[in-house]
Amino acid sequence: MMFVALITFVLALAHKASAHFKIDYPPWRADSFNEALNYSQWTYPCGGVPDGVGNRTEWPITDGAVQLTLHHPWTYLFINVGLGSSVTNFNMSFTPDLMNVTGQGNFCLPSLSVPMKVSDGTNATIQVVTSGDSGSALYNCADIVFRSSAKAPASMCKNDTGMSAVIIGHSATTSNTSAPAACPSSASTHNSATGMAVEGVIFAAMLGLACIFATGMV
Ligand SMILES: [Cu+2]
Repeated sequence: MMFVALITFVLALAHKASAHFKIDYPPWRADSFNEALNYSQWTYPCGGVPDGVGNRTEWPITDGAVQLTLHHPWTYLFINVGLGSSVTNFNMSFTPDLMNVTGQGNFCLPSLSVPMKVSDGTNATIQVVTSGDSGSALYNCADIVFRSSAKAPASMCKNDTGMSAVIIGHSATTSNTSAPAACPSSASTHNSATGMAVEGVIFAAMLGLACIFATGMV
């Protein structure tokens, strides 16, 4: 029973509103941690943040960067995009393969390209979705205008040590950082497992459980 209580406690911690995630670049529509405005990252499609409250950032048509701060030990990550000034249908994906990101902190995907031809000056909204062991999802949006000349600020796009991303079903790690670690803030007792090639969704699920377990043991 002690064990079950501990796991439950850790899961509750992992889902505190102060955890969740943030879009650093392009700047998110608004700070969705602001509960005074009834924002909630649990709310589809943009965390309860309505259209028009944020700025629109010039963002490249090819090789655009998305910089996030992730607060959970691991997450499935989806980055979608919809065209228009008031997007309700995020019908294109920058991440068509299921991606499992492990680690907490700065995470950047440096070169995302919209999967269709868009002309300079097209308005769009990027939707970032994360989902974890609970099966429910968190949402944030960033409004952009596609510009072929746009460039991300030089300091943008950084990955903290220990961040890693794995496409489920492929064995390659897509992050540009050092060796993957299952749970960087916790003891390294389980890290031996993460050096191996990851193949398939079952191992990914195990990785998540191992991380939660290790956090609880610290
Ligand atoms: Cu959370």
